[in-house]
Amino acid sequence: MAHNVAQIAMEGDTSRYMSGVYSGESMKSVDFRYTFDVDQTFNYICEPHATSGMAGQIVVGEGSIVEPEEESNNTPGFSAGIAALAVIGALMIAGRRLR
Ligand SMILES: [Cu+2]
Repeated sequence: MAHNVAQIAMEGDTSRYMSGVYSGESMKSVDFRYTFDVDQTFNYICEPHATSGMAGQIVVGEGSIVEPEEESNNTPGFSAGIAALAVIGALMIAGRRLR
């Protein structure tokens, strides 16, 4: 049977984390090596057999979940919501002064 190693974003996932560690297409014989240089908990699957439970976890050092890179700390929805509240607050204050 052909197998491979594909990193998954979180335990239980059955499809690979696209920018994660990947041994390539499943093959009957392959020499794949990967060196972990920071403590982490590495979850992986064998793609053709992920739904059959062919998955594993490697805990390096103290472990810890390395989240896929965050898109941005400046979430537009959040700051827009704060701005909207500020405007509403200003209008309420202005409205009281006019009365
Ligand atoms: Cu497999």
